[in-house]
Amino acid sequence: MKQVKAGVAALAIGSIAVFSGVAHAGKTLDAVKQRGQLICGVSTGLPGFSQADSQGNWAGLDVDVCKAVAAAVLGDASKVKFVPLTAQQRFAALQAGEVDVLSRNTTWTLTRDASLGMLFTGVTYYDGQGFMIPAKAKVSSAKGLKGATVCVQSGTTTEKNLTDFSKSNNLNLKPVVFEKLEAANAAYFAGRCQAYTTDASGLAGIRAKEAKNPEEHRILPDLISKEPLGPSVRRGDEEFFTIVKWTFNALLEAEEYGVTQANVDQMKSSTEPPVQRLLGTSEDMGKLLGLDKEWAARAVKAVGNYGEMFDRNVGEKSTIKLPRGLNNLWSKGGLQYAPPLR
Ligand SMILES: N[C@@H](CCC(=O)N[C@@H](CS)C(=O)NCC(=O)O)C(=O)O
Repeated sequence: MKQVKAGVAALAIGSIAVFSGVAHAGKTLDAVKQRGQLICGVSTGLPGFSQADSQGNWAGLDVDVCKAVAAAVLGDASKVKFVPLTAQQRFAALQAGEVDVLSRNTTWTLTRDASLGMLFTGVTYYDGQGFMIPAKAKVSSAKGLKGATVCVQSGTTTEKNLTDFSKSNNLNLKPVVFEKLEAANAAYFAGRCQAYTTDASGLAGIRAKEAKNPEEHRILPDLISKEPLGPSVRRGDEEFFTIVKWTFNALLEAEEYGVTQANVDQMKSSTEPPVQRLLGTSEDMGKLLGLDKEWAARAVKAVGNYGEMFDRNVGEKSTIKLPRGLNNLWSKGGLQYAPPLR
């Protein structure tokens, strides 16, 4: 009986929330608005994903995710404070409230999602772990690395996958472990390890931007793991979780419906229902998130749609030149799929 009553009460509360049609602002959203700034945890400098230039301006795919959230929430993509975090530091920083979002080439795993006080909001880059070796080395596959020393960063899935891969293939690989990315890069390029391992996208970025001669290094074709990389937020604030999740979905939806950074203003006169919902010219979807109706239009205007973000930071318009591959839209043979924005 008690249970039934509780159920009815929950239903009643649920319908009030549903019929009011307005999301209750969560504590993170309030804090972000009050300080007028989103605090975003990024890497200490991974090309293509999050890297600062000499003036301290951050750029990359993960950086753009935070800019999009700031544009949606605060109306200004420049209102983001970027906090560089090593692999080891990142989860504690999110737990402690030092950052609002962690957008830092971080792999979504069960352990992290279930036990680190965090929730992943989606996958912004589907990746896998690879190996880079000097081009002149006589190795053509990961399994050919028998007995090799391999530079790797601590506190990563990379370190664990390397051990698994070595064990299951009897390779006797010798990890040379570094806490800092800079130190791992320096060691590999100085020839202190026979191979370097991390997410394949990271390898491509490091080779393109950190190697003296990129053509002197080869990335082996094998991927030894799944590394779905995505942003995360603290547990216990579903409203903010929903905002970050749907801001990214909006960037995917924009690509799917041909809304770009350049045409987003003209597209406001579109008569296509999905475009109208996305840009807030028919129903107001922003209200349901605790935002205004232009939230998604501002995000697209700030960073472009997902395809534009991809091309500019890691794809064909960047020096990294990663193929879209799995990160293409579902309608083009990839895995990127936004649930309906309705
Ligand atoms: N995706 C993997 C690896 C992430 C990672 O931290 N990779 C290193 C090597 S590319 C990195 O980004 N380091 C940057 C830093 O520590 O600032 C994970 O989530 O554990």
